[in-house]
Amino acid sequence: MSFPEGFLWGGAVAANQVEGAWNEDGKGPSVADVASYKPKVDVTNYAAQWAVSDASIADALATDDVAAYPKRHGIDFYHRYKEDLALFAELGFKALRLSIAWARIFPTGEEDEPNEAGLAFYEDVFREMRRLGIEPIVTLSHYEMPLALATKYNGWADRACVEAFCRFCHACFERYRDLVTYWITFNEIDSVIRHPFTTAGIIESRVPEGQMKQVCYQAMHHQFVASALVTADCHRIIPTAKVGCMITKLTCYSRTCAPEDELVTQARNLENLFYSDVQIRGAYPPLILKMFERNGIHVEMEPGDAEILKAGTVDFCSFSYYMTMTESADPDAERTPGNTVLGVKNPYLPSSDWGWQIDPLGLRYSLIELYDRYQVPLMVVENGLGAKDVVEADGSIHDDYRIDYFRQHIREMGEAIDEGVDLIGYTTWAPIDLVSASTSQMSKRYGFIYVDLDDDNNGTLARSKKDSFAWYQRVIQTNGADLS
Ligand code: BGP
Repeated sequence: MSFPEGFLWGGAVAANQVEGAWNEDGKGPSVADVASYKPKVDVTNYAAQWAVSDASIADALATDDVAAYPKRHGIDFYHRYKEDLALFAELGFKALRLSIAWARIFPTGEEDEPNEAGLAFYEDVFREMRRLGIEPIVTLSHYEMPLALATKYNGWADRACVEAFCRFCHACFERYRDLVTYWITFNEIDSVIRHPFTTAGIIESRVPEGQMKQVCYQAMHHQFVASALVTADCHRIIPTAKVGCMITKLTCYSRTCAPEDELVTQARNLENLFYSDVQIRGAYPPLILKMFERNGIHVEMEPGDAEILKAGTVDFCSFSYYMTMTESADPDAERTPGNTVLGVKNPYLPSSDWGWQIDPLGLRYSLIELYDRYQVPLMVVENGLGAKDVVEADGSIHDDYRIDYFRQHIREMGEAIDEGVDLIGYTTWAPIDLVSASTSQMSKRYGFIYVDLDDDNNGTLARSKKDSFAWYQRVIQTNGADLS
């Protein structure tokens, strides 16, 4: 189990889940700022879990309340980033994945000039990271697009977002050309189908009955085109840049070896991989185009789009990995929740407190599958365990369960590397407790660092180290050799 020299050990966060300061220094409201606290996940209808309406948006914009909209306060990273970066440096981070909140740079998405205060904030953050020897891995779109693009255009359903996104990314490449080498275009670009508003600003109440899939795949095409255009732009402005795509790796096993189960499993895996296919190979897989046709989905592609996709392929493939699931042809098979998906329960795997099935070997399986398919460098940019941590009377937090989770997953990454996978980095989700994407909970804790803040926005925001802090520090110090 040998991690290469220069392996990018680190952690990952997202602006809308850590920064807070939702309306400071010229930032416009983002789609995350109207996401309300929803601790109970409706696993039978994720779209409803994440959906908003024009009415709920109006309600949200009518108040500055932050407790009801936890992504507005995050963990106040916006003001505390120096302290947090110092803790990441103490962990020994080689890299930190973070996102730029689009609405800090272009508050409505369509200003002629970027918001200087927004550009300056991230310049300060990246300079501090460089000073600490931490490589930025920057996600350009991580569930935080300007709300104005959603309300004006119904988000990425409208091709106008392509131009707006290109303008945003161009401003970032120009400003941070000497600070940032690693870029990721869209976080979990495949998730537009599962939560259209969060990923693409699509307001369900505006979509005609039965047209949601059609609108989502059209929005997805616009994001593919935008991803390709900004990848090419990035390479022009920053010749040494490495640009990656990012998918939710939803590895699915067949519930049994019955061919019927294998067939539905194959279809589910191909539907997940097609998003990285388009961004790495530069074209839609023919079977997916046929799937569109058979389902009456007509994705409007403009002349030149095929050439744009071909010219804007990415340099590496990154993905989030939390769990695996199974699939079955049996409509009555027992299902269990995962990361915004509902899979058939795997009787051989344990589940997290939120029902996500824990599968370290599945990470090795996924790495081998992706590397064999693409032969480009891979990066695991999200992997972690959301859990209810307990603070002991003396302030300590014994998160052995989290150490076990990471120990097993890191071990399997080492095995994959020994089998020949070109894995260049691993950023855990998340090094510090933050606001959960799906539920807006603080109580679903991921960090090596505890943040004193609860689901009602009560707390001192003080940071403290869990047992896993020293453990991960040693893993990094020994380049993955000491997992004890
Ligand atoms: C991924 C998102 C991350 C993170 C993670 C954990 O889909 O890219 O933003 O939130 O999920 O999910 P959750 O926060 O819902 O527990």
